[in-house]
Amino acid sequence: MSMAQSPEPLDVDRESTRTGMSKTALKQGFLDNLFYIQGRFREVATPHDLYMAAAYTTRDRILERWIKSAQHYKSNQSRTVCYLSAEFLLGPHLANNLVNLGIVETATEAAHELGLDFDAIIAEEEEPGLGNGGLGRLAACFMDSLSTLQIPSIGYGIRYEFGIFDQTIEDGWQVEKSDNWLRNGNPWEIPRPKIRFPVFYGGYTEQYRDHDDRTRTRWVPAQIIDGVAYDTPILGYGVGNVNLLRLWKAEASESFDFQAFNVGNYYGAVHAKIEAETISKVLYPNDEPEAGKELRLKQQFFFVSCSIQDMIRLQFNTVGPLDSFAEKFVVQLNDTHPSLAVAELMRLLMDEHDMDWDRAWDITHRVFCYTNHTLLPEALETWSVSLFERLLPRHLEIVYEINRHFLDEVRIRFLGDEERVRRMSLIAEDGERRVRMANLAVVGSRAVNGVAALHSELVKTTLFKDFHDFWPDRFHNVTNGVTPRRFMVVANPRLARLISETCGSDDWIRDLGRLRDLEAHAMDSGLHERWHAVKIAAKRDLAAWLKHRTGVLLDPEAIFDVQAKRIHEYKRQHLNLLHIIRCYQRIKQSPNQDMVPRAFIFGGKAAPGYFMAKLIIKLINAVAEVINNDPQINGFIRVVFMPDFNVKNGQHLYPAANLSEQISLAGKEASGTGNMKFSMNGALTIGTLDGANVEIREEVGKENFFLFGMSADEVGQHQREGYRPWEYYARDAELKSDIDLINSGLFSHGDTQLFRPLTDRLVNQDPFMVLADYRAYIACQDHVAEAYRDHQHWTRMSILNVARMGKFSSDRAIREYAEHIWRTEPHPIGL
Ligand code: GL4
Repeated sequence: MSMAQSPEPLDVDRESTRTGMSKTALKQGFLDNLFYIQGRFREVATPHDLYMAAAYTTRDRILERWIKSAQHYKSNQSRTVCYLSAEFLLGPHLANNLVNLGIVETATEAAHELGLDFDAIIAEEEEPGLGNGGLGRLAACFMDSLSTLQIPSIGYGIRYEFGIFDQTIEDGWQVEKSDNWLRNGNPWEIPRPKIRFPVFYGGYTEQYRDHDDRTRTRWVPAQIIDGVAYDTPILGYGVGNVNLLRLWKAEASESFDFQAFNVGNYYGAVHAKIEAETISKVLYPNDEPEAGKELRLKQQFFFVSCSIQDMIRLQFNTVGPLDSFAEKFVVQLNDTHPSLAVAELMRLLMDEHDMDWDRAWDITHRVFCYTNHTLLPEALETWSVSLFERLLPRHLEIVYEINRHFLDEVRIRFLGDEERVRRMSLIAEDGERRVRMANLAVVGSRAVNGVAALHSELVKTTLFKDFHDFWPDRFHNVTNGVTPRRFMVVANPRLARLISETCGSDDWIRDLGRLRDLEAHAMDSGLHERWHAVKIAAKRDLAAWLKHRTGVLLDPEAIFDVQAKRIHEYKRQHLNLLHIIRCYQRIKQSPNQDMVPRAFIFGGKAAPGYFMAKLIIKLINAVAEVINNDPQINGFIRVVFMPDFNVKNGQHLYPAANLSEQISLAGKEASGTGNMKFSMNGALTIGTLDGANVEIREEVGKENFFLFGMSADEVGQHQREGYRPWEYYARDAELKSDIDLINSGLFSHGDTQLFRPLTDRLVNQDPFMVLADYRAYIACQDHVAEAYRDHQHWTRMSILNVARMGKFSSDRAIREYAEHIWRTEPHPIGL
């Protein structure tokens, strides 16, 4: 381009350095932010300064759209989805926002011209790990899709000062390090010190007569804590819509308790402040709730109360009277963690806004919808009535009252069936009396859904059978999905480019069904070659990353066989391990056999208090140490544990996998979403008929999926007939020898006791039926190895997996929620 044609010098004059999308505007914006926000110039800027400047430059461009969206939503009084979730596992923002703004290339070039290492800047970001796993990540995917589908929405949650712990591996064991993610500042959030609500705890309730001489109730709390809003803009892909993620931070309502201060109790006063702030201090690192933790109940009420008060404020600011609250807002409860919202809305409508019970209930039960995410009994939240009453005395009264109205209806419908009444009650009366949060959520909601077809069926026929008998129309299925922006475009740019070139457009990024266009090319050898090259490149990248972090070197030609998810017995990482030990023994027995090389890659965190999960991590690392250092194995199989699996590190994993392990016991994994992330990056799945695996297999075709193991029905039948794992152990010589090898001390420097708790549990109890599925799993893995030998065929299956994954976009899931459950319309904001 000649100088005369270059529009660049003019651009900066015409375009703001804060909103302009040209390379020149980006460069100027970056330098301005480096100077005016970080107070640095190039020569002295640290990598972190550069990242911050890049983040602010990106944020500036989002803010313009955000303001427009907010103005439009306000003036149109648009119906708003409020997604209440104790977890949002967002992952790094920068790369994702650049993709959604459509300026990745321009930004890359701009960075290059400034002499900056763009990848290093992206890598500098510390992710907000405000979630444990699938449930929290789903909330983040849904936020992306809500914005992309232009649906007005607010995500409400907690601004944990410490998110999910950082995991390191020391001597093979998991070690937890606190996640101080805010240490270096968070450029994506905007504090709103004036959006602040009081949250009450403890104390007592009393009745009084109001000016109309009506009896009313008032809650006199023992403690008041403030919740302060911190807003993060969530930009949609290729649209002008920006929605809001509003997270609450707990603060003391006054920095000093002056009374205490005046009598000289300065330390006591400061103590109260510290205590207030503990509420939003740390995320509970369990996938399922830890029984009876008072602080967790306080956290739940904290964010629920702030969020409902905020919605009422917004109602007054936009529409006006509260009568139309259920038309203005729909609230989706992400699991039972926010189900106190039902009682809190009732309280606010009645005690603060003068409504009588019937009007308040009519609004409340039209506002809420509830998603169930698990059938595991230990994950179903209950709170002891005594703790509940001590912390939330008014809410206990309201729960009792809801229960009284509800059980009256049940009694009328099912005359004399007191057993049913007992099962459906919001209060469990066997043993210590407890509040059943799931029952509260079902009774308080107009729609209840599971997260995959099989799961939703089990919700209706087992967990909530009584409720389904009572309200059959209340129950729905919305199969989970994941965002292709984060998990394809950001994580796997090479594949994204190849797909766009092959399909002739990048429309698939917003309409994932368009991936079907790939099918026409599934036999094309030219595509095969490029597809294979993309996969190998990702495998090389991952191998380099893992070599750097763990010292283990992987062969990029080997099958990359990956299991990455929370460590849990029901997910059966130990079944995978038994297969690895089988491979090891086979090589030891006949070293010269013709085996397909494999790299077994694990990633995942164990809840710090979950002993068995931590022992599984230790065993993975112990097996890795022996196999990786055995000269006879000679690298034929390798085992590696990726430390600190999180969103950011996961982005290295999905593109590189050939085989995705989805091997939970059928009926236990509600949906799974990692299964989708792997498959849409071209991995084939080895899996059971569990969760969304069932639907993935239906979509990609059974010939492109490695199925094994019992179905959920067979599992149930087997359990009813009496499951005796020791019989499998005794009957199957190979299985026996694999377990015995663990007990021999080979993997534990001669210690024959270290892994006993694990092997004993397998042989004597085996609650997740690892031994029953072992034989089928080994046979299926042998099919995998055979299939991998035919590279052409494997690549074709890989292409077809990607081509047929359209259903598993979170855009589809959100569209279903919007149409069938929320009844909301898009409100497009022009660019
Ligand atoms: C989970 C399920 O275990 C998981 O299968 C599902 O994909 C996810 C999102 O719906 O929710 N439930 C809990 S609890 N944690 C999860 O990850």
